[in-house]
Amino acid sequence: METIYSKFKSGLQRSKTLLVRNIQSIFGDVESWDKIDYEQLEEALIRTDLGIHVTERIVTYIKEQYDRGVIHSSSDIIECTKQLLNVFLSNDCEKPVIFADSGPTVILLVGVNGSGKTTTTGKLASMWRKEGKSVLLAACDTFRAAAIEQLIIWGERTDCQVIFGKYGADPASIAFDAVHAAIARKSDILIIDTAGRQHTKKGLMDELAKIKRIIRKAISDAPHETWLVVDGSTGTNALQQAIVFQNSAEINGLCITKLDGTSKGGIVVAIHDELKLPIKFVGLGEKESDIHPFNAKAFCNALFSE
Ligand SMILES: Nc1nc2c(ncn2[C@@H]2O[C@H](COP(=O)(O)OP(=O)(O)OP(=O)(O)O)[C@@H](O)[C@H]2O)c(=O)[nH]1
Ligand SMILES: [Mg+2]
Repeated sequence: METIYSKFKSGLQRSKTLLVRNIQSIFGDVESWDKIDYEQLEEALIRTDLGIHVTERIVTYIKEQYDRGVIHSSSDIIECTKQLLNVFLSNDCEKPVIFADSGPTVILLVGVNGSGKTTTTGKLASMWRKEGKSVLLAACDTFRAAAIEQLIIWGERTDCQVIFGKYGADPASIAFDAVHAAIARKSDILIIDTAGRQHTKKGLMDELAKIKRIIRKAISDAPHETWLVVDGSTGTNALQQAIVFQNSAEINGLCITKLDGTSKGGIVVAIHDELKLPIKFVGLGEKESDIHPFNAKAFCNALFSE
């Protein structure tokens, strides 16, 4: 079986290659480190989208350690950076899903267009089905052409029923039907897939609030989880979206998708540093099994693996 580490390692290959190679080439042959080397290091860290704040703290720390004679080589830098990233990620970054004591656990997925909400819904359904849980899916994207069919296909693939309505229907009414169906069918989990929405459009953000209000009428503490799904390969853009969504949609967790094939894996740290929200799952490919609960240690090791 693939370990978490090897999954992260293959997913984060490009981020890792960029970072490790850059550090090695900047500090590989130099006798003494100067301002230019540190500027290059700063640039290399920023290119993986770790963000200014995290980057500055890493560079300052490395400079301090070098001036004190504690570190000397590019591998020392890699080791220090790895340790620091672990510290940045150690605060409440991993929080396993707590399932409701009785009745369905309701999970609402939100995010901008194309961030990976429907795919994440399908992957989560698959993962939890394999754990023996019963999962119901709600197709609350009644807006985009073929969105409902896309979720129905995931339902067939993962052996989960899908509650859906007509295109153009009020997403809140589908959510209402879905919550009642989940209660009646004694589903363990209800995952609600929503339409992509730009975080800048107030009307669409209000629609999310309405979905939540309707859900609460049936289960007072639901949705138990509201996760923002962001496309990690968009780097700092993902961070901006996360900030705005957090301010207007009461999200309590993140799913960061498309970390495979991007060199911007550092965004995971930048987003957590900025928002202090737990990172629930990361997407490492398009397949059903390409999802994993976030694990900070495995993530940092994979980002710097040899
Ligand atoms: N490589 C990769 N591709 C992904 C991942 N997650 C999703 N995708 C792809 O991203 C594209 C968009 O995914 P969707 O799940 O349809 O995104 P969405 O947020 O539901 O999109 P809208 O409903 O249109 O807003 C699809 O081609 C997915 O296969 C991932 O972790 N890695
Ligand atoms: Mg979708």
